[in-house]
Amino acid sequence: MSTRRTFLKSVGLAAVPLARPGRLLADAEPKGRPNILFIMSDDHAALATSCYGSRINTTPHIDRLAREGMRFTNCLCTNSLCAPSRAVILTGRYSHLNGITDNRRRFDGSQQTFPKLLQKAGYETAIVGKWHLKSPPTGFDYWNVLPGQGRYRNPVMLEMGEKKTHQGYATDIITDEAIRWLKRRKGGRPFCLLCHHKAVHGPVDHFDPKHAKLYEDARLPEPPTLHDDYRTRSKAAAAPGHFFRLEAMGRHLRAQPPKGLAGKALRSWMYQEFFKRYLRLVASLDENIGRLLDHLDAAGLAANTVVVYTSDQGFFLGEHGWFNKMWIYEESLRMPLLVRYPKEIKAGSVNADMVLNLDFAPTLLDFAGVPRPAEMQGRSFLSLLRGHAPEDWRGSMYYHYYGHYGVAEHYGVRTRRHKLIHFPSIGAWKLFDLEKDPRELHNVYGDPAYASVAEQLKAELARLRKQFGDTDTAGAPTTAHPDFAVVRDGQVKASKLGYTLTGGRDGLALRKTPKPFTTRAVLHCKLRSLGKGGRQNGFISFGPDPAPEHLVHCGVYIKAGQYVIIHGGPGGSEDERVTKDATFDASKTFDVTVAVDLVQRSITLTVDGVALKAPLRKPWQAIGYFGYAAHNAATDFSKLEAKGE
Ligand SMILES: [Ca+2]
Repeated sequence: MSTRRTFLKSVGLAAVPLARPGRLLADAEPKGRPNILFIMSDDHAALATSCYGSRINTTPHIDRLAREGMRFTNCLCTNSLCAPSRAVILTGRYSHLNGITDNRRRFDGSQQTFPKLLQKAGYETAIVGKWHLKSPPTGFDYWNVLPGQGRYRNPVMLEMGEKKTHQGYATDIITDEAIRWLKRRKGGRPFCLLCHHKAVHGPVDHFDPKHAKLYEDARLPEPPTLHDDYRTRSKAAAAPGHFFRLEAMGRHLRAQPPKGLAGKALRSWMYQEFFKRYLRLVASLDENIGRLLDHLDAAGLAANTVVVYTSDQGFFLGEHGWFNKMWIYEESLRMPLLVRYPKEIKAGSVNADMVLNLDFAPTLLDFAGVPRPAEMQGRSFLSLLRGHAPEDWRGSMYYHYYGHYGVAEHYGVRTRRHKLIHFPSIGAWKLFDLEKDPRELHNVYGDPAYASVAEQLKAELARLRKQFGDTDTAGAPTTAHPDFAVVRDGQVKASKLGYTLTGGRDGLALRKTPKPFTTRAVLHCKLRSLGKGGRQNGFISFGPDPAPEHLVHCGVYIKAGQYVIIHGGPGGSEDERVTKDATFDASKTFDVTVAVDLVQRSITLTVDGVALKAPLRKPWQAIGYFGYAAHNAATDFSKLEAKGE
């Protein structure tokens, strides 16, 4: 408490009673509500900033925020993916409630968000940069955002819906536009500006050309687990494919490894090439954060502005031989978080309490004296910022990743000491003792020495799932079926027509093709919906492997009256649906044929004699899997005929 008293004294409030710290300044200074500048990057691992102890780069401008404010060493995200984290931050609600469980979904802009509440409370609100939630931004007096992922060079931006192409580099331009808004805003009211960078998300080759020589002759130190062979964990932990393994990511770089390079040498080479580029993106980000801070100084705004720096999630910097995020593992779970507000936050302070992206909305509202609405599930950490940890601050957090990009759905609980992970589709569990094994190399689930810890963590996980209302998995329970190599997010049973697939959100049942089809394939079956009301659909699915993002689904949205060809992710957005309206009886049995030409890269879906064509977007070498999909639906399928060569 003495620290807090000293601190309160330093802001001239020592005589004010200590109760309800969240109200002190609002009461003392009714007109003194701070401005808010929320700077967020994309995929920036805390360990790629010098204030978090980077061994590979320096970030003097981001460090300035740590020096002048508070640095959080245990800021964690609840679903480590771009759009989901953004939706959690805006709404203060978990993914299953805000609707953005993965990057493919469209944000429902009618729901409550912290910018809306600040706007209602008299704040002037704006967002500049990456939005990534598909629907137009709501709750902002001004918005100027990149469409989708946006691009680094000569980016297009949508300014209040109007498309404009900018000449230059995205990280510079987003900063320019943010400063431009700060200069010309109406004033007279506090502001809340969200400055969301595209950096440092890939493509990593698209660094600012002025940084092309940076790290050119350097040799980045390798992380200790770069050459992890996953021996101490089960296959489920170790299996992520080309979106993760450094040696398999040559297609993400313009440079190609020297011929003959393999094994550890190849992984090391990829590590150097990938992360030198990544750090060039960070260099531009850091410089531009410096520009924004300089502008606050020059405009006289620094003293009365809360400045936040964070990233939408963490990122693997070569640990376990990986890049990317998505996992509950520490590297992708941890977010950098720095908060500066000289009036209330002690310069150079460090906080190790567990805070979440879920807490950002209630905290920013608390700064503005706006009460947290009941539906927000996070908790304000303003008292932590003021140097005081409430006794009942959380000792555990809940995480749920919904299974895309080749990483199986998993949810879990992390406490200060342990982490328990469950993979519902395969029924697997993992337990790590973070104190003894901070790099998460030894799964101790099943170890008798940890039996009681595992039971306690299971109970805590159940408690958190109940507390946050996340009691379902992604869909129907999955059961194996002897006729299918893969059943995911669903169940298959025999039926009169052939099989009934009762699928969850990504329900599918696939078998291997008799041989890989490398030139063309023709797939045929009949299907009919068993749904009455609710979702009615059925698809023939195929792809090079069974990962959902590598599949194409061709079939019928029965209730919507559409024939449809859907390309899976990544980037498997609604923009990648080709549809054709049709009039038919929803209870009928559809005759569906899909012809795929791998040479011409075309797909033809024919339903009851009506054809719909779409290009095959990905340059597949072969089709290795085919089968059925039904999304949140129960659908009957006849036996699938497959011909091809
Ligand atoms: Ca991201």
